[in-house]
Amino acid sequence: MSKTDLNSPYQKPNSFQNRRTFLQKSTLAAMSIVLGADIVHAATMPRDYIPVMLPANFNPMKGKSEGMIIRNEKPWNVEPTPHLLNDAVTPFASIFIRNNGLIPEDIDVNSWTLTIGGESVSKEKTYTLNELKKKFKPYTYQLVLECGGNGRAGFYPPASGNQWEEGAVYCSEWTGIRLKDVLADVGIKSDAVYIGYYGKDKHLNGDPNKVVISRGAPMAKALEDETLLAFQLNGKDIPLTHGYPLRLVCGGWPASVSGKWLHKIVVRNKVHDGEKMMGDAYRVPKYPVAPGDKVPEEDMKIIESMPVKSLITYPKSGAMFDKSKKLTVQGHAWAGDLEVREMQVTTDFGATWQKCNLKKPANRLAWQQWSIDLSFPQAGYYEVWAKATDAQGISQPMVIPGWNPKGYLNNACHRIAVKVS
Ligand SMILES: Nc1nc2c(c(=O)[nH]1)N[C@H]1C(S)=C(S)[C@@H](COP(=O)(O)O)O[C@H]1N2
Ligand SMILES: [Mo]
Repeated sequence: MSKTDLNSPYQKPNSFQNRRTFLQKSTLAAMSIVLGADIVHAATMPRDYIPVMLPANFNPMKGKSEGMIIRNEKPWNVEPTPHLLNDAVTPFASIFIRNNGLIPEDIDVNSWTLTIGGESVSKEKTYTLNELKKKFKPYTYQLVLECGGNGRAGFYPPASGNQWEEGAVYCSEWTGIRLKDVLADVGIKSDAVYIGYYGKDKHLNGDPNKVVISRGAPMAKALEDETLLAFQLNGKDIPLTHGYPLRLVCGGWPASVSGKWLHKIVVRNKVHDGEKMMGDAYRVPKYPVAPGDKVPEEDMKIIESMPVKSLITYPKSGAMFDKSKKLTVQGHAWAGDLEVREMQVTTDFGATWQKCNLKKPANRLAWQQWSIDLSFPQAGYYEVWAKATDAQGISQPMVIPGWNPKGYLNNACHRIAVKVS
């Protein structure tokens, strides 16, 4: 059984005690009102059961593309196949969903506040959403958010966790205010080294006091112009699934730094030690290890800027083409905090490489569009492999890179199949 399974409430002992604590009296009372009758056998009703007569829960798949792959429903983890990511600005329909807990469905935007606290603020301060919007200047950026575990499915021995293939990445347009402007308004002490976030999602085990995830970034990243407290995605309110009504957005770093349903930021005088900052969570070995090795905790380091990577988003893998026509292959490339400087493809497994057209990013930390016209003089089966190179000259490997215990940072070349007739 994988770790993910152990975390599922379905695997927890289903004692009467548990059920009673989960199905609080108030919940039962509320259900009874909607149903118009008491639930006679409430005590033996399964923990997570929703009576058929109750209106359906919020459904995060509503409005998502047909081809989205559901990796897990509790919590919701969903990814698109690469060809669904063809747009320069990823639409809501194709954005992957990564949740560690339960989506907070009972959000009251009118009473929503953001508190800035922690040992390295002069004095804790709380703002309403309206105050934030009125007081600080808004900015809009296209920002790449990629899950640290994107590509995990490629590692062997397999790492536990969602078996993401290529789709746990997107670049949408975020609008919000700069975290640095808000921190300046609050007043930060000189010993500040890190920020941490808290969101309103709920722990899978139903315990309201348990934090689902609370990660963060060093002050230098927190104070970048592009680090936003965002309230809009692609020009509209952030969809609930992606963090409504407020989200910390930190492009170029593992998307786990971008806290959804944000209600508190702490400024710390040490590296933030919140949930999923410690142990092997979002950490990789400080040195190369053999596949399957156990790595002592003190030899693990926190993932910061994500490595150079690219996607082929057109055509769809396996597509058929006529050899008399040129095939325009296209996609995106990104490199964490850096820009991508070159994009190449090969159709002969790396024997020869062809240089692609590569656009500049819309802004810092946005992904870059690339394209190339390929001709295939001879009918048959081909693979197109894509390789990006970052501003420091570092390229994507053609093989799966350094194995690590949690299966992070697989930035191997993406490849598609093309059949020419
Ligand atoms: N509050 C909260 N924020 C969160 C998470 C979460 O579980 N809870 N998951 C993080 C992780 S691991 C990822 S990869 C991204 C996913 O963002 P998305 O659902 O918009 O794709 O959100 C991050 N922010
Ligand atoms: Mo993630």
